[in-house]
Amino acid sequence: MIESPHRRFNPLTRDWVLVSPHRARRPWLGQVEKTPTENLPQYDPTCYLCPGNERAGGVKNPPYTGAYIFDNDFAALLPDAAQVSSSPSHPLLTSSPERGMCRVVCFSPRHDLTLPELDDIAIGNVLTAWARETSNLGAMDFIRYVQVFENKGALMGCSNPHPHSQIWAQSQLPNEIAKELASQTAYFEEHHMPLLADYLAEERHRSERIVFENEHFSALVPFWAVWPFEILLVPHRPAAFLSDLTPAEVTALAEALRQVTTRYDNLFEISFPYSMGFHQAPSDGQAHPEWVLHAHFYPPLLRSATVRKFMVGYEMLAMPQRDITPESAAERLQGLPGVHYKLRGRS
Ligand code: H2U
Ligand code: ZN
Repeated sequence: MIESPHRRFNPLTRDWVLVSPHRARRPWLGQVEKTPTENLPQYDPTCYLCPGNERAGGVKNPPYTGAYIFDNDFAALLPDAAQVSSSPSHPLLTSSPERGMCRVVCFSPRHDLTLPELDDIAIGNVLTAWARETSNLGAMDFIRYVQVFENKGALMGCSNPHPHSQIWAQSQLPNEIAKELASQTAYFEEHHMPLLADYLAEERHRSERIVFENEHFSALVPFWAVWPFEILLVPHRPAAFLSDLTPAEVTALAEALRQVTTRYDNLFEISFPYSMGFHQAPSDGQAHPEWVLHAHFYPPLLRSATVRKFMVGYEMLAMPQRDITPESAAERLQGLPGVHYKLRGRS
C-alpha cells in the first residue's frame, strides 16, 4: 500500500482521485456537525410520510403496513412533453427537454426504523418494490433510465427522518450513467467480460478492501473511493437489473444492505448519513451484457460523528482528494460488529 501522495483512476467514470494518507491527522478547528436525533417516535402525527397522515400536497396516506410508494408531490421531472424555449439557437447554448416521473418509497410504516433496524424480510420487500418500480417505469416508452436512491440524514439534505427512498425515471441518460455506460461498453468490447465482474474477481482475490461478503454479494471500499467510507456493492453473478435477481440473490442483497448500513451506524454509534443508490442498466429495451448492477454508498463523515469531509476548494476546482486510504477505511468497517449497536443485547 502506497503511503505517500498518489492518484488513483476510477475506470467506471474515468476520473482520478488524489490520495494523501499522511494528511489524516491534520488539526481540525473547523465546522462541527450536530449528531442526528436518536429515539424518534414510532409514529409522528406531524410527519408527511407516516400512515394515515396528510402529505404536503393534500393527499392522505393510506394505513399502509409494508413498503409504501407514491408519486412525489413535488416531482423534479414531469411526464408531459415540454415546450422547448424559443431562444435563438447557438452551439454554446444547448438545451433539450427532459421528461420523467418521480416516486417516493417509504421503507415501512415505522417512523423510527432505518434500513439496518429492519429485518431481512422487510428489506427484501423494499428491494422488490424498487425492482418492480424500475421495471414498470422503465417499460414506459419515454423512459430511458431509472435512478433508485436514498438520501439519509439531515447532513445529506434529507427533508424527513421517516426512512424513505426516491425513484427518478427520465427520458435521457444522466451524466454518471452516460459515463459508466461508455466505460463498461468499451471494456466489454475489448475483453468480452463485464468491467465490474473482472474488478470484483480481483478485489475478492486481494481481499484488502472487502467489507462484507455473503454467497451472492460483496461490499467493498473501491480502490478509487472518493468519500472516506465509500462503499460499492456488487453481485457475484453479473445482473443488469434488480428484477434479474433470483429470490436467493434478493435475500442475500437484503442481508448485504443490512450489514453495510449496520457497520456504518456502528462506526461512530450514530445513525450514519449517506447518499446511496443503485446503478442499473439503461431501460432502453436493449440487452446490456456489459452492465453489472451495483450500489454506491457515498457517506460524508470523516473523523467522527461530527467532523465531515468537505468537498470544497481543491475538490471543486481541481479534483477529489482523500486523506485516509481506501484500505484503512475497509479494514475499520470490516472489523466492526455485524449487529447494530441499538439491537445489541436483544435477541
Ligand atoms: P428527501 O429524500 O430529500 O427527504 O425527499 C423526500 C421527498 O418527498 C421529496 O422529494 C417528497 C419531496 O418532494 N414529498 C412529497 O412528495 N410529499 C410530501 O408531503 C412531503 C415530501
Ligand atoms: Zn413518519
